[in-house]
Amino acid sequence: MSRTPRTGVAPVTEQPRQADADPAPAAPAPGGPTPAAPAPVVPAPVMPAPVMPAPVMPAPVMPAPVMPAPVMPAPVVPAPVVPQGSPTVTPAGAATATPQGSPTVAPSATALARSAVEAAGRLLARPTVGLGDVVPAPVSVRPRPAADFVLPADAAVRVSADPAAREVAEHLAELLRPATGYPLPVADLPTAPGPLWLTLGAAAAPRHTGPAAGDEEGYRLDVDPDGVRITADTATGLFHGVQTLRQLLPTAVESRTPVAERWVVPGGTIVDRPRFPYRGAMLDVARHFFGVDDVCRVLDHLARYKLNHLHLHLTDDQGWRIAVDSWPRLTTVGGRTEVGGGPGGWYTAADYRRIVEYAARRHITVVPEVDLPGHTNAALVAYPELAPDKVAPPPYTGTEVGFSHVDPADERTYAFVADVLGELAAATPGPWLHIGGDEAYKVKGAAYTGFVERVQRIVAGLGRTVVGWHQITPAGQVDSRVLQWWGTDGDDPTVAEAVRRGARLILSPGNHAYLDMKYTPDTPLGHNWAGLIDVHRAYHWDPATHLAGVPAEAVLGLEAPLWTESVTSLAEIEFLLLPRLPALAEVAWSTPSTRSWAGFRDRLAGHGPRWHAAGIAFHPSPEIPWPAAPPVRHLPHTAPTSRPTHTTPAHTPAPGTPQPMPAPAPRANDTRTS
Ligand code: TNX
Repeated sequence: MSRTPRTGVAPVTEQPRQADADPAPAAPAPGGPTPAAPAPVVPAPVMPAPVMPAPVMPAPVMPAPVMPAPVMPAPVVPAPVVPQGSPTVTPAGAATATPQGSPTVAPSATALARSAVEAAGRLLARPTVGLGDVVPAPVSVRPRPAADFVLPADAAVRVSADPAAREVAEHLAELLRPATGYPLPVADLPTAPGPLWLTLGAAAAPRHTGPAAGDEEGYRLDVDPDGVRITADTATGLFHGVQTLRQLLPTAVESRTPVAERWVVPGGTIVDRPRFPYRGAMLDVARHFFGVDDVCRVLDHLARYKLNHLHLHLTDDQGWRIAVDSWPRLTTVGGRTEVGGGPGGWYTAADYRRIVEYAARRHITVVPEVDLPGHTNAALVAYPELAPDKVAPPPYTGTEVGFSHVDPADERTYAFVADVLGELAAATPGPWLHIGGDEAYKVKGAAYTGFVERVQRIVAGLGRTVVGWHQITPAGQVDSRVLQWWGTDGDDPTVAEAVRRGARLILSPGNHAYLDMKYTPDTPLGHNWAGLIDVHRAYHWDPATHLAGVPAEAVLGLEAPLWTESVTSLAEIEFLLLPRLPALAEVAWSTPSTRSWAGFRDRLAGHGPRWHAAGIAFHPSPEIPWPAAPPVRHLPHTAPTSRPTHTTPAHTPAPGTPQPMPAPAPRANDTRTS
């Protein structure tokens, strides 16, 4: 980890971290890959015209993307087949393309004609995605190749009469409208035919049994020629089903403008539910600040892969990012700095509300963190009365840790903590409050545990559940306390003992789940103190068995933290997130029996063109057999003229910002299969 010297603060000896001194790269798994040879550079990509104009990023350090001859078959449909004239609605509620003039023929002939048209349509419209090509891997997938469905132009979404389910239906329509150009009205069941049905509760869907009772996030998805039915016990289950449906549609569904495409969904049934209830990522908005739009875009990425928690690291030495009415200088003074001397920034109450609401609409819970008692230099700059010597330190824009702390011996500190956490709890609908607790190297022994115990009581008094980095373990247990473990060694007897006393765990092993670790030694961003984390390493671990002496029942799930000392833009966030986030999402969601490295690589490969079509940056890791993007045919006059970018303007992309183009897959080199 690079450490810039601090100015004006006495040097502090940092407790050694495991593997802190830029160790040798993490050993590859047995049977690991031969390092991929650099991709040969050809003069120009042979990819068809991309959906978006060329990326606006500076010349990448990465090898120029080289598109091999497309691996993915080009769609077999020569031209878009849009239903001609008015579609006929069958009694079963399916809309099918009908040859013009057919209404005059006798019923039996009509039926014959219709089935001939349907059969021809199915032949023409082969799905470009297999029913099993879903990330994270579903519990069960039963394809029925003869039962593919083609979304007609007059499709409507029908949904159970429930406000939360209705929101999911609107979300589905919003996902599909830009690329299809279809109106996709949303209406309550059972008023009108589908062919997209979202049904709450198994009883409402007699054809299906639905996911197991009590399985709050599960869903069932049935695709047959007359439509797509998603059933679930909860709106959250429906939402996850919608994310699956999105992945089953052709890549062009990611286009922000209408595309000529046959919107085929492969036939069959998926029954699905998550393995772990807590599936999260963390964004450090303190080392570098990221605006609301950037955070919302990260939330979109989480939702795509069925992650359900976003932990925001809101405060640190370099900046305080959340407005607190009762202590206003925290932001107006403490929010104006960041690593490297940039302008910083903070969320107003309205900004934070926007994030929380955007997350809630995606069935994601925000977990706010105020890091205490260490990592508090920005707070001390704003309020020197909180400092042990009552003297304001200079603002800090370096990347050292462990030097600052609030005064654990002063009652004023606890009034501060109660005010801050009280306001944060009031603004946060979720059950969790994260109190940090890491790397407070100067607050030792009873001073530290006494501080943490008081803060835990404050959180409990607010009716919330305490989450803390696992350094808080020595402090006394409070009911249902959650420890976030970020070690790099699967043997931690102190944490195992805390679990025996009732603590629950979120696992963020530094050497598997830390998204700020480099992929390879030459990754232009990130750290390597916990080793290198390529996609294989992110994928290869099991939260249920990772920590010795910790039973699976104590593990709530996993979280992938992205610390941002070296990260300055949305494109850089995405580069570190993708493709490791989907790998970690699969570790959290899928049962061990459904997941394998070989299967994951193949299923994930098709997501590169999707990210590309959506203008999302990613690391074109040579571990994944990316296909070339399929051609996208924009409807006349609808080709995009500008690329949507959500990058916070204050941040200039750093050199090395990736291009969102997949590299060719060195399939021959990667022999790992498990
Ligand atoms: C450790 S993990 C930290 C952070 C750093 C990170 C860099 C943890 C609880 N603390 O302060 O940003 O390493 O990888």
